[in-house]
Amino acid sequence: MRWSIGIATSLMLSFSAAMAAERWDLPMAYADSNYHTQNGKLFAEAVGVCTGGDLEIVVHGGGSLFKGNEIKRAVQTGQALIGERLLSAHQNENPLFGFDSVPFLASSFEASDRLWQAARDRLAEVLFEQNLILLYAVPWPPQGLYFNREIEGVPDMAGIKFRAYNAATAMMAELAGMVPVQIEAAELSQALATGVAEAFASSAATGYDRKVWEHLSHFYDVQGWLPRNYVFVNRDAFEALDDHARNCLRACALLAEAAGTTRARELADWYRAQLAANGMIVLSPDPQLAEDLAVIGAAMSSVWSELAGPDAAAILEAFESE
Ligand code: PCA
Repeated sequence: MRWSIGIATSLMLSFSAAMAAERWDLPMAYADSNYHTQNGKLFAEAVGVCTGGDLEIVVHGGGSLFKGNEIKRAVQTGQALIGERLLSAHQNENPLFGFDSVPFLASSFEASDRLWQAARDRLAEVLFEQNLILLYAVPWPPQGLYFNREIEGVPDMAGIKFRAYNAATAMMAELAGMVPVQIEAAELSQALATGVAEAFASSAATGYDRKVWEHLSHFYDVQGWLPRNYVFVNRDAFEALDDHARNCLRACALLAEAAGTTRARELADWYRAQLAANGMIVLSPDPQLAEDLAVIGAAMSSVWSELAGPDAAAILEAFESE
């Protein structure tokens, strides 16, 4: 009798464990209103619908749960089970993560998509070894340069304090004779207001989100590269899900990548127009500036190929052959 009650109880327990809804917090580093964050919320909603509420994902934008530079480690160690981060922020750890931040390698949405297809499988392998499952990635609009005055060429940049968001932007600053300082987008406005930074490279999206016109005057639309945010899951947590929930995550990720990328394309011109509408001078670089930046880009491209070795060679070959 006791025995059968014991079995019945454990059956009920395992039944309820299988059905128990899980709640995953999804930390993100960028503004709540930004399209990456909004797209992440739609992804979370879609996963909820697909799993019939068994997997609830709750997005926390603006670095409110973990700051940008804490998110990857938090997910690797299971403090959060899913997260979004700027991929190239990890390029110090492995140069592969910087494939999307090589200036002028892929500077249109179309080229950025091809580069992503060339890199994603290798990236997923490296992440897997780090206890992470790659779900999807969405690009930022093309990167330009923000300054508080007119810049005709690299010599005009000497000594400027330049906000960097990864190793590539720090290297670019150094090659241009500027002084790099690493700052998260969430802290950018404050850094500009206090003079900790006087210039930076980013998309018109981040300039808009941070109301950069309150501090800086010029946006040079150099269209250098399109870095990506990616969304990833703790591998142990992923593997503990049932097949259906895993399929939901994969399917919703495919949709989120397509929807987020489309949104970025649609918004790129609008963001740039907002900078101008708020009083910034938005312009294409003069030939001298373009030439100086091309020289820096070429140097950075060789450094990256060297550092990322066989991974770089495989990615570039796949990219160029498509
Ligand atoms: N915005 C992010 C990264 C690239 C971008 O466009 C930032 O400035 O932090």
